[in-house]
Amino acid sequence: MAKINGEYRFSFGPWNIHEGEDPFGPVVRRPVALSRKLKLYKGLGFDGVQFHDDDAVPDLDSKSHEQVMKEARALKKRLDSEGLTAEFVAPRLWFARETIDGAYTSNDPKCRRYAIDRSKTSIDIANVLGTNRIVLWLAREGSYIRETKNPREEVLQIVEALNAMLDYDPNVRILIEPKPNEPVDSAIIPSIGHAIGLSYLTCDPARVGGLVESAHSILAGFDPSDDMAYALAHDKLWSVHLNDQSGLKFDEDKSFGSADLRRAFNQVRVLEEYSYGRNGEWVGLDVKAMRTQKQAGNTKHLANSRKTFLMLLDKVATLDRDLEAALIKARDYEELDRYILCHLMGEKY
Ligand code: XUL
Ligand code: MN
Repeated sequence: MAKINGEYRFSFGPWNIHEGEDPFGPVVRRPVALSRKLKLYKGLGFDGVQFHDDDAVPDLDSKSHEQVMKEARALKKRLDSEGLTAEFVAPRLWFARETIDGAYTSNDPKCRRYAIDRSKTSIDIANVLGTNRIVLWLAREGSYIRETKNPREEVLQIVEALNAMLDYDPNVRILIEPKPNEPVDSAIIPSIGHAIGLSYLTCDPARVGGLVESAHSILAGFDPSDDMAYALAHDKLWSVHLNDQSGLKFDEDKSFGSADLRRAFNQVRVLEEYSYGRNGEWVGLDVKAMRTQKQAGNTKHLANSRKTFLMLLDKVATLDRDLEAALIKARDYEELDRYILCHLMGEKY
């Protein structure tokens, strides 16, 4: 396998081994305990674990801070014994009753306070797990109907929350994971451009960056590789959630490259060409197995997505750059289109 920049490190979250429930039907696979999931990582080719705060410490709202820290320390021991690294902690700000109307942007000030307090707890958990990275998927920050929220106020409320987190811990790095809709109709930070713009409103823009998820970019009508490039141009691509998405539907979290191989190739290419990973960034996956998948094959989507990434890396390495440059120079983009397709299909050009 040809390599340009060397090795990549891969990560995923325990929620990516899941039981297959959807809004229309119950679970179809047996749950797998976190301790069992952690034992599977290395064999699948992964060294990094992404956590929601309550993946790390279940039911944390019902526990004292001391108890939460104790359980986080026990988890850190388990990670160490499996040779795994925590990539980030993401506060789950969309599940509790307090987040029904949004988290940082709820119309109830008590609920906004809950969201900020919970984010601080996530920072404490992250520190125990040995990472300074907090991912914010702003799931419910937006609206179902515009009149319920003041959109300018919402932006400033999120800035206030980010500032509270940045003040709380001078080492924390906040990665915003934008998504244009679902569960809300209209997210207030729908794209990586919005996320990066938001970073400059905070008290320390250098500590606020982004995580680009392929499916979320596609849902916003953008090309994920362009979104990644945009964040790279700002030195703010601090993580990715590679997956795939078939058009504008619900968030599908399909295996990487499974809907559009060429689009996946261009994501691998932009990461590779701009030395993604050089500063310790992980290649994260956010993929779900199809509901039809049986118990025994419940991790294939993870191993397959990683293999597809590595195979596409080979396609990046073996691309004929001189030919590409000559076709660009001649402005013969139809011919370039054909060459790229031949290259991806492994056909003689
Ligand atoms: C939601 C999503 C989340 C985040 C982590 O669509 O992608 O899994 O990645 O909270
Ligand atoms: Mn994601």
